[in-house]
Amino acid sequence: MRDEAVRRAALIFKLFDANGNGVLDPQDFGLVADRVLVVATDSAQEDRQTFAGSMHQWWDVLAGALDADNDGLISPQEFEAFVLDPERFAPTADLFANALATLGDPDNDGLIERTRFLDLMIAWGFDAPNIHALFDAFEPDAADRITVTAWADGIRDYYTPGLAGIPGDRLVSLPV
Ligand SMILES: [Ca+2]
Ligand SMILES: [Ca+2]
Repeated sequence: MRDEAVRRAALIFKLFDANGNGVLDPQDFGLVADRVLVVATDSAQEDRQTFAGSMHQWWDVLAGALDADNDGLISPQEFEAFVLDPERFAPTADLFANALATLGDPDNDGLIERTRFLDLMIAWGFDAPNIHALFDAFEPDAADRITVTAWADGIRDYYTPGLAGIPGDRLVSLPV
């Protein structure tokens, strides 16, 4: 397993644990969805619902796959298996990637401004220097915009354990 993928997974766990109780539980996924949707109030209602639905699906799929002791919670130890079975999570990661990236583009021109990207990623709990480094890795145009497609692909890659040296690694290491 790639070190980078293990570090990305550890960060996923930390950010998904929105209520900070040290385990993943259903409440976490509603909290994250609410936090993100607060900065995307101008997105289409359908897009907001799709994103909220993708967060519900994350919980359902993760709980179904990883809650080994069946206590309704995912412990850090249980979550370690996340990186072992990427095919199982790929459809959910795909839905989620498209849904989140779409929230970056409320005017539907296929482009995401840096300020919007920053707002959404701060809502997730990432640190600003990492967010800027990630945005730069997506090679913004002269008007400092990236494409929805680039971000969606970047999110899919982030959740693909076999990959390393991807833009998403900017989120788990300090920018140089
Ligand atoms: Ca939690
Ligand atoms: Ca459990």
